[in-house]
Amino acid sequence: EDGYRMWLRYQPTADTQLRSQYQQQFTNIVQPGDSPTLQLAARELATGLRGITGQEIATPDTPTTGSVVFGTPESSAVIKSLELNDQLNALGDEGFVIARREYRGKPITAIAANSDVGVLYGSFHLLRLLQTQTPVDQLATQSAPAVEHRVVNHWDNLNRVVERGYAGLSLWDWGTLPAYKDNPRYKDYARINASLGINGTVINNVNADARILTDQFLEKAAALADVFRPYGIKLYLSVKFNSPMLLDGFETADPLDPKVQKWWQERVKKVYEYIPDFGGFLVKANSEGQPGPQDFNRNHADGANMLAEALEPFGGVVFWRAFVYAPEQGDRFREAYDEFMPLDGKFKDNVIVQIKNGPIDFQPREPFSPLFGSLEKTNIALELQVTQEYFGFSYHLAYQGPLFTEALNADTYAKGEGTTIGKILAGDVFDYKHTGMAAVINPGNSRNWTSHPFVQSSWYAFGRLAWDVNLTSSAIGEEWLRQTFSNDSDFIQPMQEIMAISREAGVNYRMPLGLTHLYAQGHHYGPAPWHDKSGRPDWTAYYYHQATEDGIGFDRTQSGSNAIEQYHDELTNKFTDPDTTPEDILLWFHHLGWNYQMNSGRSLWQELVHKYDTGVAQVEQMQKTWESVKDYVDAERYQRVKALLQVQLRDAKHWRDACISYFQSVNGLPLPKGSPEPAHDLEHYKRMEKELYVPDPWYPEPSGH
Ligand code: BDP
Repeated sequence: EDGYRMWLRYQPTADTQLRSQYQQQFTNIVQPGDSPTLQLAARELATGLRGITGQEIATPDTPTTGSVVFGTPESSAVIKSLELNDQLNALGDEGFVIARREYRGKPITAIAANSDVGVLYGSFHLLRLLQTQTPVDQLATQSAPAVEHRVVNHWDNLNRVVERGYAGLSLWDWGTLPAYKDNPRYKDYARINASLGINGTVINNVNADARILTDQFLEKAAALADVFRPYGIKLYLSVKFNSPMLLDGFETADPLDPKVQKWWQERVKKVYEYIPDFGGFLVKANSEGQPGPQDFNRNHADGANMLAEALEPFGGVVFWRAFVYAPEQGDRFREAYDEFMPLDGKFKDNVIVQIKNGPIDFQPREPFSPLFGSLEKTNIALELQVTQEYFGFSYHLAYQGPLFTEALNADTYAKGEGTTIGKILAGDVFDYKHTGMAAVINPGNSRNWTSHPFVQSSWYAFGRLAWDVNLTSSAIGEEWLRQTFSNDSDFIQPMQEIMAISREAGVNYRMPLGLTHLYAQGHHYGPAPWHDKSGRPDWTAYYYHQATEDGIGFDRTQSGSNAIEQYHDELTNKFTDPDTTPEDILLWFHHLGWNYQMNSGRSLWQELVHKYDTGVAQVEQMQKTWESVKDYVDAERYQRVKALLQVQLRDAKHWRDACISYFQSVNGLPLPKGSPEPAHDLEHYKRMEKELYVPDPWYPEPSGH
């Protein structure tokens, strides 16, 4: 077992009683039409049911006892005869119904949808229910996606190095495309995504290479799009804003220049000749050195609208990122809001502004970006990060489900209490034309796709949440564990605890209580809270923690940058006062004395040390738990995770000791009683910033701090 199959393992049902029920209820499949998508559904069901029941699966033409009948009312007369129309009408293009029925006196299972891809999603869902040992009488269900665009983002360069990837080279083997599009990895990649209902993929880095729009690469991208199409996955490209200059020697890329507009219109037309159902563009503009409309004295809406106009005739969309900041700005937190809010209502209907969950950058914990709940007249997408750029790369276990649900459940108060980001994305709050959820994922040519086996769980969580924003991280974690490892409750129960604490542990041993961005420059792996010099102040750790002898934290209240004014009043009021600010984001908003009294009765300094100690203890706990479930896990994955937890414990201690030594050097305070002294002096940790081996996984130059 090497992890290649992810959660699509289709193991024989371990509960023998249930297995014999499944064996009776799932004996064969009745395939309706033979569209490419229905063929895929048939193949998946046949493979899945064979694995789960341990018996051969027949393929009769008409239903018999134990048939799985699937299709749309158009493609399958049997489905049509079941009269599921009322249910189907409410489910849109992509939703599905799973029904248990008698057909001519024989019990069957029906998977019905309005489209072939809906049928495929329903097929994967049935297999998910069976893989997680759902009793037969609980299989009937119906479901439709909450969010329209459910998109994964790859940060893959054309030279196959993946920015912040940590799982080998890019999956896209450009050198062998388009000839070798049958590479099984491409299909399996599409299956993995389709099993979650993901319906789009941006295949290249937001720090885009203009060459992606040349015929040479479009031909290759088209081959990938051909593979993804029957899985319901649209292909998108990240483009460089000044492509007309780079590719065709234009002197300007001014979005209001008719020649530039024409260039894009012609290029887009070309793209659609290669890829008739092309999804659209993702753009990082005027951010971290990337070109953008501001280079030509235009704004984000001018830039996005120009591209949107070119895509519109073909039904394409523009994901325009709100991840912008510049060193001149006093507080990086404020920037995206300050730049985008004045443009609310100015973007075309096929533009979607893609916003990271937090105002800064995928930190272990951030308050939500105030653009959520504020951009009322602009389509939005939430951008999350599965790849563990800030969570120990592919070496640390850090299930991101809790972070994702924390973002989705955050209350913006845009329309009073309960206006959560999840509801906004589900389109229940504002009159948006489109919404989306995107995740930066890390798969590479590592055999198990993500390198650390548990990074798979965050990919899984992202997909499930984009489909249903109301799922809980623990329910998703449980589903994932059952399918990926074992249904045994002696395994599930302790492992659920690991899943639940792993993200919080990562916060605790790195930057608790609302500290943020204490990373070493560039690689984002180890700590360097002492960092106070760089070409840009916002690329130092000091900028973020502001620790001095008298206190620590970034004042974002009225007496500081006043970033809190960007939230709706309820939150502005709450964050004005340290006593009403949640402690886990306290230092995001307040600069407080080291002796500030925390809820626990400890001083801020004592609490900080306590959190660091807790983080280390949590990793020790994770290690113990993992060792206790050895018998339920195959040897290969067991050994790998065990070894990685050793690395994680080493790093957690390193983070703790480095940060505590540094902050102690600033405040001169003794450690609280019982808290172990750092193993080395501060100079040691400073040296380690350069010496602790971490691979430098990207090339060319990193684009950010
Ligand atoms: C930062 C990464 C950088 C990305 C940037 C982005 O460090 O590599 O290019 O985000 O999202 O987190 O554009």
